[in-house]
Amino acid sequence: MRVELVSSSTENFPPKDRPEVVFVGRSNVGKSSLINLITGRNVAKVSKQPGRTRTVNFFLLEDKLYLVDVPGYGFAKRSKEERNRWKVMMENYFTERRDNIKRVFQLIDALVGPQASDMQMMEWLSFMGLPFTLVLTKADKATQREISKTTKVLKDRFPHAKRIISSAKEGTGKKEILAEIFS
Ligand SMILES: Nc1nc2c(ncn2[C@@H]2O[C@H](COP(=O)(O)OP(=O)(O)OP(=O)(O)O)[C@@H](O)[C@H]2O)c(=O)[nH]1
Ligand SMILES: [Mg+2]
Repeated sequence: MRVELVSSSTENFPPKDRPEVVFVGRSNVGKSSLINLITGRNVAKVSKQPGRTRTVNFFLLEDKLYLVDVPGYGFAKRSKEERNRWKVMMENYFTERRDNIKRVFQLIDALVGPQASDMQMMEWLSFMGLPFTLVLTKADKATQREISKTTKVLKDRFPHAKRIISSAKEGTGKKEILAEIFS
C-alpha cells in the first residue's frame, strides 16, 4: 500500500483535506505495530520500551485518508508533567480534529484486558461522540480462554462496539481493520 508520513508534531496538524482514523491505547499495546501491519510497511516507529511514540503522526494512506498514530497513556513510570503534557496534547488533537475523525480504533491488550485508564479513555470518546472499534491486540500471546475473557468484559461494558482480534506478529485482523477503515 502507498503510505507516507506527512506530519509529526505535538501541535501542528495537517489540513483536513482527507478523513482520518486514529489508533489509541495504553503505551506498548501495539498501536504503531498495528499501523505497520495494516499498511504492510515499516512506517511507524516501534519499541519494546513504552513511550516510543511521542508526537501525533499522520500517515497518508493511498492518498485517500490519514492513519493517525498517537502516544499511549497509562505508562506508570511517567512524571506528572509528562502525563499532563499527554493530556493537553490529546485534548487538543481530539477537539481540533473531532469533525475530521471518522473512526477511533481503541486498542486493548487481549491478555491483560481493559484497565481503568482504558475505561476512562472510552468514556471520554463516548462523551465526545466519537465512534470507536475495539481491537484486541497481541492475540498471539494470549490463550483462547484469555481472549474470551477479555471479549466478555468488553461485550458487557460496551455491547454496541465492534471487536476485532489482532496480532501484528501473526498478521491476524488486518483484513477486518482495513474493511472497517475503508467502509
Ligand atoms: N507478541 C506480539 N508483540 C507485539 C504485537 N504488537 C506489538 N508487539 C510488541 O509490543 C511492543 C510495543 O509495540 P508498539 O507498536 O511500539 O506499541 P505502541 O502502542 O505504539 O506504544 P507507544 O508508542 O509507547 O504508545 C513492541 O516490542 C512490539 O514488537 C503483537 O501482536 N504480538
Ligand atoms: Mg507507538
